[in-house]
Amino acid sequence: ALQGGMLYPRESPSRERKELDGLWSFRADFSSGRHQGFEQQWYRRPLRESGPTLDMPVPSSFNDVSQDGQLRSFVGWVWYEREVALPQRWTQDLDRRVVLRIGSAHYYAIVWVNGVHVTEHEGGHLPFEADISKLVQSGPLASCRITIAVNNTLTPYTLPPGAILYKTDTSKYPKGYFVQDTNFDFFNYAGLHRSVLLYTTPTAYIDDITITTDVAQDTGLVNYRIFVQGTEHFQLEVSLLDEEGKVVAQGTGGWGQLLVPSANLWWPYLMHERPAYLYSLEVRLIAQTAAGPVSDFYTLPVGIRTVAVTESRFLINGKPFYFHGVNKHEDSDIRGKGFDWPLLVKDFHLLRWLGANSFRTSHYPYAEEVMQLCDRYGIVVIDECPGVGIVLPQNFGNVSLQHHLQVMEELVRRDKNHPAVVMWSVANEPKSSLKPAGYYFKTVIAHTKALDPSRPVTFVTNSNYSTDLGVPYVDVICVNSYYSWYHDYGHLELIQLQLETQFENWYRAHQKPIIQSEYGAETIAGFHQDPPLMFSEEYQKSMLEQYHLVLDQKRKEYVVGELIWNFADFMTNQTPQRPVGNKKGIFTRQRQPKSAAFLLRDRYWRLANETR
Ligand code: BDP
Repeated sequence: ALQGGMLYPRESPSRERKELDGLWSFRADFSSGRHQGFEQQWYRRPLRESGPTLDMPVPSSFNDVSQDGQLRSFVGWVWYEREVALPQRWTQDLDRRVVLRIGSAHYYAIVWVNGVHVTEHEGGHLPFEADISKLVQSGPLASCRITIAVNNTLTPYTLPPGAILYKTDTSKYPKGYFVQDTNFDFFNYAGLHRSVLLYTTPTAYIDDITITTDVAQDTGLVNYRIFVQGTEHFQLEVSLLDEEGKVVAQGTGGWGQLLVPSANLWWPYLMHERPAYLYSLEVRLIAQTAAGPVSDFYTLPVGIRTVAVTESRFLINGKPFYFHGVNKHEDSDIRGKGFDWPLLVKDFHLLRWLGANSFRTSHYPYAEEVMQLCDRYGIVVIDECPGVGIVLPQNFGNVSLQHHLQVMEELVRRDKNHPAVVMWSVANEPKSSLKPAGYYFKTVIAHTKALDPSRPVTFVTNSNYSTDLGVPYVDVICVNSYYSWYHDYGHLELIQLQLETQFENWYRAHQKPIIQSEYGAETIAGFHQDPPLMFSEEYQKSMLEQYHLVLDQKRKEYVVGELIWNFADFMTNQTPQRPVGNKKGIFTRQRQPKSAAFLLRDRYWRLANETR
C-alpha cells in the first residue's frame, strides 16, 4: 500500500506554494546506450556544464517544441534542470516542511536536489513528491538545483505497455537500430507534462482526507477521515461551509459524519437548475510538537451526491443519469500533452456549447486542474487509468498486475474526493478474451473496489460478448464499436442492424447497464462528399445519425450513455491510416467544429431537456 496522502497543494494560512513553471535546461541523452548522463553524473553539476542544453518549457511535451525531428521521436532519457531561489523563511524555519511535487513526468522519473537523489517514480500521469526540507535547510542555502531525468521507454511491464523492437537485419537497418512499439492510438508524448512545484506545510500536518457522501431524505451526510503526520498529539476541527461561506456543520477528531439538513446536492450539468454545488470542508489541525503548538489548515471542496447502478440504470442522486458526452485526450499543437490553461478553459466552453454532461479520461488520468473544473461545472467523469492496449501475454504476468494495482492505488488516492468522478475505468480495450484476463480483471477490479467502495468500476471492452472474461466483474459494460468504419467500410446501412445486435447480445449475456463508450469515423475537416463517402464531414454526420437511431431505442431500456470518439483530432504514431494523427474529432485539433459537432449539439441539448 502507498505511503502518505497526495492532497492537491493549496495555499492556506499555514501553507505556501511556488510554481516552477517556465524554462528549464534540457538535454536529451543521444549517446548510443542512452546512459551517458548517469555515467557522467549530470546531476552533480549544472546541466549546461555537461554539454549543449536547450531551453525547455515546463509544462509541455518536449517532442514538438523544437525543429529537431530526432528529438521529436527520441526514446530514452532526457534531463531537465532548474535552479530555484528559496525564500529565507523556507530555509531557516525548521518547523516547516518543503515538499517538491511533480504533477506528471512521462514515463519514468528520477529526481535529484543539489545532486542528492530524492525520489523516483514510475508512470506518466499521476503526481509524486519528495520532502526536501533536510536538503534545503542544511546550510546557508538561498537556492536549490532540481534535476529530473525522465525516460519515455515503454516495455511489456509499463502501463501503458509497449515494446522496444530491435531491428537486427543489417541489410535494412544500421547497427543497434530500434523503435518504440506501442499498442495504443495516440502519440507517446513525453516530458514534464504538468507543473512542478514546491509547497510547504508545518512539520505536523494534515496528510490526507477522504470524503464520502450520502443522502437521507433531504439531509446530506458527509463522512470524513483525516490522517495527520508528524505528531501523535493533536486535535482536529472540521467545518463545512456552504457557497455563501456560512458554516452548516462542524465536527472534531480524525473521522466522523457531518449532517447537512436540506443539503444542496452536487448535480451534473444540465440535470438541475443548480448544478455542481460545492461545499468547502475546512480542516484545522492543532498539534503539540517539541517546538510548541503548530496549526495546519487545509480546505477541500466537497460535493454531496450519491452514485448507484441497477440492472439497467446509472443513478446519480437516485435519478437515472444518461451520459451524453465525449472521450478526450490531453493533446494539442506544439505543447503535446503539456498542461495549458487557455486550452483547458476552451475545452470546457466547447463541452458546454455542445451540451455534453460527461467525458471519459481516455486513456489515462488527466491533470488535477481538469478534475477540479469538472467538480465546479458539473461535468461527470469516468476516470480511466493508463491501462490501454494490454495485449501481450506478458502483460498478464504478475509484475504487470502488481504495477496495475499500484497505479489504481495512486489514481484513487489522487481523485477519490472529486464528486465529478462517478466511475473508475481500469483499462481500455485489453485482450479480455485471452484466458488470463479473467483472473487479471477480477483482481484489478476487486482491488479498486476495496480502495473505493463508493464508486462503480468498469473497463472498456471491444471483445466479444460471449468470450469476454473481464466483463463479469464490471458494474457497467462499456463497449467500443466502429460499425461502417473498421469493417464493412462505407456501409452506413448496416449500422442499425449491427448496433442493435451488439446491445442485445451484451445485455442478454450480462444484465448490466451499457455505455456506448466509443464510436466514430475519421473525418478530415473540409472534405465534403454527398452522398457521403468515408473521410468526409457528411459521412461522419450520417454515421452519427445511424447510431443515434438505435441509441434512442435502447436508452429507453438499458443503454445509459454514449460518448463520441473523439472530442478533438489528436496526434498519433505515424501509420498509413493516420493522416497527421487521428481525425475522428468532432472538433479539429485547433478546436474548430466539423459539421458533426452541430448535429451532436442539437442532440445533446435535446437529451438534456428530456431528462431534466
Ligand atoms: C479505439 C481506441 C482508441 C482509438 C480508436 C480509433 O480505444 O484509442 O483512437 O479506436 O481507432 O479502438 O480511432
